[in-house]
Amino acid sequence: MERIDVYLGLGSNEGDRDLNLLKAMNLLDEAFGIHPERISRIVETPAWGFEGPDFLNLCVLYRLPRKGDPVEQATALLHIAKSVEQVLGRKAEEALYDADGKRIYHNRLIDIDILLFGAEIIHTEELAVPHPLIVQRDFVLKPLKEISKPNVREAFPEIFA
Ligand code: PH2
Ligand code: MG
Ligand code: MG
Repeated sequence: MERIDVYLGLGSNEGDRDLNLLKAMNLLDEAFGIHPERISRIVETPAWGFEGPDFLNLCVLYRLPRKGDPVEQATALLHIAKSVEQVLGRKAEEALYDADGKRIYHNRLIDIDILLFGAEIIHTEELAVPHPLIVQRDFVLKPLKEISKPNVREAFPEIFA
């Protein structure tokens, strides 16, 4: 069976942060029917882009069976990630922006982002993959580098330079 390496970034800065990450991984395992192939270490960093408690972040790699069109599969995955966020108690907020067009962030019990979907490049209204802010964010880049495989490092030299 053909598989695709999917890298997800998880973060939490509210409540029992370790437990939130663990619960999220358990729910993702359940949804996918497999465990991650790799899990990075946890990094603890200040809230980036807003005032709030420190975050715990980590990255996971799932080798998912490839199913049909990559854009459709990645979008379905996004919806799974969002439903896990909601099961864990995150409210569905709309994306807010300040007067300068800068994103306004909130504390979050759990955030699950699709960082890489194999070597696919996806731009839809809902989804941008590779995640456009990876290189600006050490709390994503460091754990992602830790678990990344040569094929994605070769596909995205601008990220893994
Ligand atoms: N996520 C954000 C905004 N700021 N800061 C840290 N340290 N970690 C995050 O995961 C994070 C953030 C929006 O998703
Ligand atoms: Mg995020
Ligand atoms: Mg998110």
